[in-house]
Amino acid sequence: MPMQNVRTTPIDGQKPGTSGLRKKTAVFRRPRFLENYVQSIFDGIGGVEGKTLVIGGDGRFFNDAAIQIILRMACANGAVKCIVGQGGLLSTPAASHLIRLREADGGLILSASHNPGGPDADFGLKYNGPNGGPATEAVTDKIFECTKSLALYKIAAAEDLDLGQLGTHKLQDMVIEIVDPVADYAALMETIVDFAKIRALFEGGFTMCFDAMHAVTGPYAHAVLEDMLGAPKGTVINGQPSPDFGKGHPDPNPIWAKTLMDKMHGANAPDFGAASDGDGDRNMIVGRGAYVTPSDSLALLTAHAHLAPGYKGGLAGVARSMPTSRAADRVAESLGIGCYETPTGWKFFGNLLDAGKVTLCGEESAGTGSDHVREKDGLWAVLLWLNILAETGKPVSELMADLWKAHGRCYYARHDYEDVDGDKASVMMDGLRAKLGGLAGSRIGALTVEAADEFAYLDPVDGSQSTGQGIRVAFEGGGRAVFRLSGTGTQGATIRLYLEQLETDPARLQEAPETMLKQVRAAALILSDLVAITGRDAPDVIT
Ligand code: VG1
Ligand code: CO
Repeated sequence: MPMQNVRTTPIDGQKPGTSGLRKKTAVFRRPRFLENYVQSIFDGIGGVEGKTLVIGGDGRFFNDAAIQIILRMACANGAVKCIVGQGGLLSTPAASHLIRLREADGGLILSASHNPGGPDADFGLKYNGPNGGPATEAVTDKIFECTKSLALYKIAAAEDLDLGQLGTHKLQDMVIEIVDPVADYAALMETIVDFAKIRALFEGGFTMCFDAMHAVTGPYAHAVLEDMLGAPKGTVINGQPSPDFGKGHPDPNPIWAKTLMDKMHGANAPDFGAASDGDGDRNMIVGRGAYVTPSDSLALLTAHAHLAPGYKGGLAGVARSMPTSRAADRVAESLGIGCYETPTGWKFFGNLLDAGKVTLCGEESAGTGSDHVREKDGLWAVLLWLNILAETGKPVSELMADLWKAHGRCYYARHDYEDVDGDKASVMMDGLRAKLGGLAGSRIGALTVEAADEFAYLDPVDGSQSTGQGIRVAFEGGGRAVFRLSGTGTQGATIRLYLEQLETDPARLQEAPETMLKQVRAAALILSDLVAITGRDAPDVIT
């Protein structure tokens, strides 16, 4: 048998973060690095003998070469079948759907999501379980344990397979089925939103710009928006996936999707704009002259989802990550449905979705999803928005104004301080942690602290606990500041400072967010001593 057991030794730093393992591409390409991690995944999930896996990625540099290695390793480890997206492509939500549709045992998704791609940029790999969702913390802990004691990996000796050839192939005893990455996903979308209604919207002259940011959503958006829904050709821009995302940063926010933002705020702006990230699970929504924060988007979708056929019976509940604004909570309360607060990262939504406790989930980082898959889903969010726009006939700006009038407005911003010295970031977080106990009631700048703690989560479904999930400080009058360190960066530490201010005065619902967040920001900086400790007087990115 042309199988090989290769001796290896553990490699440091293979601890999965918020969403799988993310490293510089050059690190992933080091000898044994990928192989060690893949073998640790296989060992950590109890082996893959007799199992079926879904494999695909966002098309970034090293995607195809890594898939060839993973296929040979799956074969040597006894997997019976791998289902691979043609050309090695699968968006994260499409991979999640495929795992569920084919009742596969799990999947490997190759992506560093919103991080740039290329030989000098980032690469990533994550494992999703049989429910189609990111591995839970219990599973990622096991995988990490395996990385620390690994002594050998198994790999088959075989030629590279042509990933472009649809159909069934064989790698020794293992079947490899190469599938159209778009078809099943597009069919799923048709069962959730009203395609006829959206088609009629475009026929009526409604205009849209979808920026795929040279990433994996391009083929999906071309197929669904232009081919199936009749949006004019050219509606989708940057729709060809490229290994370095056109040298861009495939993160759909006002900074990195600036071309789209300028277009939406310029003369002759389209009615609706949207963008998605490297692996297609994030979305940015922008109306003509009206950017919608992801937190507000979750609230808006919660309020109107029943207008789409997939949710016409109403929602079971909604969940948001802790740093996400509390706008969705206010809508959920008025609808009388449950609302859950989870740690950052989609892996925490899986149990709530599986248990039927929630239908919609969202994160401030431009992720929204529902129980149709177990990942956030960029294009799905855009389609649900289109369905709502078609049903209500109102422009984005008016829908938002109505939402704020009914529930108040949660002004919101996230300030990122990137590539901060790791020790300094820890000093700042430790300092905050030490202060928490005595903060309630104290005056910081112009505000008074109402409550302060370090967020810990008790999963209501399986009882698992996750501690150290971010420091949150609530102020009297509806302000809140949250501090946490990113778990997806590949260089130094990234401090995320999340700022929020509720406003219910009808006369103050159209203010500039910077103005409304000034006091919370000032208090957060005093409390954390961020500037003095890190030497940074301004954030690198504000979204
Ligand atoms: C970031 C976001 C988080 C998101 C994660 C993965 O994590 O804040 O909300 O779930 O990225 O998104 P962190 O730890 O850097 O803050 V993606 O689109 O990379 O799969
Ligand atoms: Co992503």
